[in-house]
Amino acid sequence: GTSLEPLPLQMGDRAMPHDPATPQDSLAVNSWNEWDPLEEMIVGSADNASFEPTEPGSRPAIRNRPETPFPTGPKSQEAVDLANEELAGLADLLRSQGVTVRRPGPHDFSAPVRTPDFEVENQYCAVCPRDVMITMGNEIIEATMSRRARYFEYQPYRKLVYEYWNSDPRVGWTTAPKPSMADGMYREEFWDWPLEKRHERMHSFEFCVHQDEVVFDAADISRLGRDILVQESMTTNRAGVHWLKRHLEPRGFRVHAVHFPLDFFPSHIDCTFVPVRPGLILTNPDRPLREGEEAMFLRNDWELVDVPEPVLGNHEMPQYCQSSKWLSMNVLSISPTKVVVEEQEKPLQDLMAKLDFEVFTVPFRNVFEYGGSLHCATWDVRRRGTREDYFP
Ligand code: ABU
Repeated sequence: GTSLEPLPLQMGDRAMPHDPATPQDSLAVNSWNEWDPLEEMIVGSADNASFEPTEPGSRPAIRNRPETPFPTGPKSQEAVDLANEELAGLADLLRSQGVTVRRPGPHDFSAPVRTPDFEVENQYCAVCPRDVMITMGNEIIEATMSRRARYFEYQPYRKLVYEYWNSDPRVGWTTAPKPSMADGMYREEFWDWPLEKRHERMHSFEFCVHQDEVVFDAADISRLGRDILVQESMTTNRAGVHWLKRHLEPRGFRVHAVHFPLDFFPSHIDCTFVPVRPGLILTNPDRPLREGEEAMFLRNDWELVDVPEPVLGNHEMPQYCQSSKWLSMNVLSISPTKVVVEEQEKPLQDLMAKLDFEVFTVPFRNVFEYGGSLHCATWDVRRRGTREDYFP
């Protein structure tokens, strides 16, 4: 038989008793909301990025030329360099504000993936860590992901996760259950529904993923201290919300499913409903919250402020970008008084200044092609603060 010898102790294995005198915000991993003063952040990278492939959970199309086949394989070096330059600019700005910036490790996104349940010709990129990784207080959670090309997207962050986990025994690390991503997990006809059917279906929140397996992207989650919002979307199903509830509520969180019924292709909450400080949420005028779901905010005197129309219309977005014009509101909070807004979004910059923020700007249009802007392209590992109850 096998004998189970005790393994030599690694740094992360030490059963160090939790010292109640140690303030929580001195932990290696500590982030409870979207706005506390930022101390450590991962900024994405476009290295080795590929075009997202066509698959049951995604039908990429060239903007304004949907009949032309979408490119496959690696992105051009020029597209990678342009995005990397802007990502480096964001990293420099954050460093100038005293933030420690880390970057993902190398990964070959041109490699195909084959599992017992599916095959896909290539992977995508590490531009948007927000989609995959989330810090819930002192715990790192790796999302299940919803698309085949993103199945292994946690890998560029694993070295960092091990580092955090090894450096502090109080750091938690959970990988959510991987769904099969087999054909049966998807409702492929979703992509061909005519507009009337979408209207009919818009209140049942059924999208391209069925409800049998746990599916969520981390970017459908928004953190407000004890209260966690999760958007039901094309990338997060009800089983995903349920898993988050069962995982987080015993740990003292309250999980609320939220819905934006006028968004026919919802994916990721951070271009729709964006908290920027206690008491203030930026809202998307095209995507109101489902009636009734605003009650917890209004009851607690939170302000919901519509952002102005983006500078670029949907038809003017970069041709390979699969996201909406509302990438404009994908802002990044450095603290409750400091916010980063894309350089060309002057109307939003003016609004944020009027709301008493110090506004920082960086150019980020070349990152849009990869499906995200400033919030998407980052993952906050440490913000100074603790878990507050903003909705008592
Ligand atoms: N990845 C964020 C995209 C959200 C949107 O297109 O509105």
